[in-house]
Amino acid sequence: MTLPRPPLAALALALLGGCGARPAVPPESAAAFVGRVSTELEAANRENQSAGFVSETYITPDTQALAAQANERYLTRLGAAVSASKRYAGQPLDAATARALMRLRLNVSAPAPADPQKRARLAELAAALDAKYGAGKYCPAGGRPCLNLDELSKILASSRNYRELLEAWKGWHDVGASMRADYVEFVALANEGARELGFRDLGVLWRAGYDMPPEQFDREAERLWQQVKPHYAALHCYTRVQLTRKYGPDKVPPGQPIPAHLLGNMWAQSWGKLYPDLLKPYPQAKVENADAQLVRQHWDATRMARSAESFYTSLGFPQLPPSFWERSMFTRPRDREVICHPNAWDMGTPGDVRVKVCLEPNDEDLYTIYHELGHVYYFLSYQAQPYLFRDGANDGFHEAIGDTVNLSVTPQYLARIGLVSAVAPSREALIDQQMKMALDKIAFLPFGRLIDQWRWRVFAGDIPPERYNASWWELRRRYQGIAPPLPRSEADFDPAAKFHIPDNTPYLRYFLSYILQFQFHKALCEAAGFEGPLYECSVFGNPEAGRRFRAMLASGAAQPWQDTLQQLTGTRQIDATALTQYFQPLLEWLRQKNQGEQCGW
Ligand code: X8Z
Ligand code: ZN
Repeated sequence: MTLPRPPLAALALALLGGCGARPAVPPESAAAFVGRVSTELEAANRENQSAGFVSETYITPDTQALAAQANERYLTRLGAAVSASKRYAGQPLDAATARALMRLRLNVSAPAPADPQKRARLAELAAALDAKYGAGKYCPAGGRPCLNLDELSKILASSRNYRELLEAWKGWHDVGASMRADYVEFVALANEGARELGFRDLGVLWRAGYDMPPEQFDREAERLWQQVKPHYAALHCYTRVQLTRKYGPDKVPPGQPIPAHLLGNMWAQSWGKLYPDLLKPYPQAKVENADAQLVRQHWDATRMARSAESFYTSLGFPQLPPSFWERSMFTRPRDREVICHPNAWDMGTPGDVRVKVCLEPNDEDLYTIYHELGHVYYFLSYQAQPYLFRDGANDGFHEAIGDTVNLSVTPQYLARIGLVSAVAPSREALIDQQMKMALDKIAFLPFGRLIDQWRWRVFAGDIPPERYNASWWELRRRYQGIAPPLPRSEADFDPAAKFHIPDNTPYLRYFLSYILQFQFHKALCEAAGFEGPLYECSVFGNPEAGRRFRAMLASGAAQPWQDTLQQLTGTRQIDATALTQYFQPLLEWLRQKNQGEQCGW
């Protein structure tokens, strides 16, 4: 598709239209319109990204105000573009132009109402919610120092003291309460914006980005959940047995949901921190993680990021530009408030890509930087696409790129880069390794599914503010089999203790990614000619896998994601069969191990 820009004078006349004596000006073609608004939006987006990056890496009232203003300007342009685009409704259009117009309406996660006051308020609320999350702290009584999320998360990960865990969990969750009123107002305004764009509510807009009707997409998500639910139930059963052993049946009763603060993670979304001392199936077998060597060899953040880069370059991706190294934030600064939640930024100027992370030398953060570079390489790969197609095939693809690479970060690969010692293969080592993976990949699935179950219903008005917290815990109980460790009420607002709620980032993307990444991994391993079991495959350095992967990334959002998926994997459906195959040895082990236990909740 070409995106020609009409001369401005011609455009002004076209807009005047009507019956005067002026010579008739041909109306702007749809393709020309797409070209013009793309250029305008691109400029507004650049400004928005700059203001956003500064405000998230330096939280002050000033940067918050500047971010709100830039966002407001972007939302204004987008609103104007979408309403102008309505004149092309029902007209015959070429496929690329029709797709660009469809995507125009989806180019936002919180659209604003046209009313300038409401728009300004929405932008202000969005910035305030972000800042409150980023600067959130728990200040214990008795003059002990306040703790931020990283510090509280470390307690959740390493302490095995029930009361200490409870204090850290409650300390952080109480930060959510201060965001409740803002969030209620934010939802009302963003919904109004979504309705003005022609959607029933914001949740419907979010679900419109999947190249199928939103209802069909709902059914797809449910089908996928049903595919993986038994795997989660098996892992939950094993984990609870171990936790009951550790904390006693009065604290962790069999047959009941697990208290949410005992799983090693603030949101109980991944459980890997329990692996070494509580969940490793064969305590004697030697499966190390990279923690010890990262510290011993003094890996700093740059070295971790360079290591990730070298994986991508081994697949034929280019080296990252110097500006990436100069402008990214790699560690938590000591002298200012920032949002440490990791993310990657496409600043909108060719080559200007960045990450914002707070790396520490540990295994988890090594995976994080490999994940974030997946986003960065996607940005760089689709840069040649027209503005409205510079995006993932769908948002699950964007999340799955770095994780696909991480599936190739096998123990053998880690040994090769000197971060673990080579392990002699054994049944025990395999089950241990699979358990470690499952505590991230399988434990996450219900969490990935439920966040937007909650939000879609909030946006639809089915969950009113006076039931925000109660319905949150109903879903957490139903999907994850966990329960709050303390009585919670509507004075609390626990959803806001999770970054993506105040930041308003859609979440089903991660659920999709956790399934898709196994499909991608399998396809790349096949392309590489690998013939062993999936869990042994690493495509590090394989040119053919690299070629296929790069081709997928380069197509961005220019075609329906089903086409992109088919090109890589030969199928048009997201499907958990590859995940199930990958974990076959562990699933069989769990089946036997759980026999005779009281599973479920
Ligand atoms: O937010 C993230 C990434 C940034 S896109 C670090 N993730 C989700 C989370 O932390 O909740 C990755 C896994 C799920
Ligand atoms: Zn991500």
